[in-house]
Amino acid sequence: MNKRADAELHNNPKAGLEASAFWMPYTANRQFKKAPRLLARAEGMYYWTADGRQVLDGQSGLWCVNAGHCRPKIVQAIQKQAAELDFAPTFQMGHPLAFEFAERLAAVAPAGLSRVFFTNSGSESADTALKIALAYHRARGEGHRFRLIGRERGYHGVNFGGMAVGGIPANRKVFGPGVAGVDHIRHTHDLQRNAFSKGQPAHGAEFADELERLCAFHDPSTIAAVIVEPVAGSAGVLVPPKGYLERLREICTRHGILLIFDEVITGFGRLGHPFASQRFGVMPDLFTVAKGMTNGTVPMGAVFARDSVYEAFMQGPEGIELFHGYTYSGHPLACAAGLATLDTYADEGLLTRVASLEKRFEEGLHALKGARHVIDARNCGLMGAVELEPRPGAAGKRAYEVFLKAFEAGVLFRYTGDTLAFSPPLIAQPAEIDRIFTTVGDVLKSID
Ligand code: PXG
Repeated sequence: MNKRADAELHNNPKAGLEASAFWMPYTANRQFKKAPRLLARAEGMYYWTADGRQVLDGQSGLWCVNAGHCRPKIVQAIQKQAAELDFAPTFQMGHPLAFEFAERLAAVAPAGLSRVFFTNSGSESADTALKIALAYHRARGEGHRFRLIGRERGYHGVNFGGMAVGGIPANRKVFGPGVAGVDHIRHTHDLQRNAFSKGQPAHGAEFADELERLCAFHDPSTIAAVIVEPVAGSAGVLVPPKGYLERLREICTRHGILLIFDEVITGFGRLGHPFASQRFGVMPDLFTVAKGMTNGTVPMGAVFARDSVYEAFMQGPEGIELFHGYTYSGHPLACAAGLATLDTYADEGLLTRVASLEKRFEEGLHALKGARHVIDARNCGLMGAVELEPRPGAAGKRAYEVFLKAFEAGVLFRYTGDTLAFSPPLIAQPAEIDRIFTTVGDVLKSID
């Protein structure tokens, strides 16, 4: 920002945005531009708004700033790298950092899932994983496996593949089915049986049997892969019922279908383990990451593949084994940021720290049971949600008002529909966790 614009914003942060050229993503542009909420600076657990207010970040940026904001090691690594090797192609060329970062990532991944394909976002990771699944079967002479199975309420980003396997009705309504050969199993949300579950709900392992039904319907030999978020994030923190992921795994294995976990949110410590698969003890064949991979500082994502999947590609004739990649796959700046992020996680034990915070988070969240409008609270690791009874004829309004008032009171979190979602940085102090939920409790008292 130039000095003049900066001064203008600080003097009058709400000036002049109504005609702004910035077409904002996933935002009600007209509403926002009339009353902007601008963040100007960040450090640790906090943002500072353009008009100088301190705000507790209860959503880790956008589920990505797991180690907190502006961590010195990461900042310095990015600055140094930008001056040393700004860009280097990874098509038919390489640079050492990309190899080093892949090794370091493999070292925290579950055993046997140690091949890393770099992308630049969670959306690209989803589409890359789906393409790897299709190409894997073809490489093994099973090109008849073309179907991709997702789940209702799943979110796998905005590109065509991820959108198609995703289960967000608004996407389907506006953009259509996306790609052919996609089907969905039902979501796992069951308020009637599981409301106010702490951790994994007791009921619903049988929802995985829908996959068996689709196998019978389509013929399992036509199905390439199933993709799910281990804990669904965007759709409002839907925690897998006990036994559910195990059952999905078992059905996939029995029918030769690849199981893909989308760990874009759950990856890098959010559930108290480096990855959700380690927490739940269920191993996928491929998994996607992004967000916390660079602590949100430089866009980057990746797909982790089982060694046996990678090896299947290496059996064919010499030449390009996987016809896929992005200009910025393994970008030097992102690799530098990612390496410094892994150092920061290791220095502070952040990939497992949630184990010691989770109880406090759970207690604070579930203390909202009985608060006005609250019909559910659910949590796993440092992911939590509070679902509100929608206001008749005005779905989403109530949560929006809670979000606005909490922001005015200095606490930021997400809302989706009438669900409030909480995912603070993994460096949170217990008192900061308490403050998120006491603020929500106070705000709820004043909301109709
Ligand atoms: N998969 C999952 C599970 C995600 O949560 C993506 C893929 C796509 O990542 P990119 O980097 O392409 O945005 C995501 C993104 C929210 C919210 O409010 C969640 C996401 C993005 C923006 C908002 O819950 N997740």
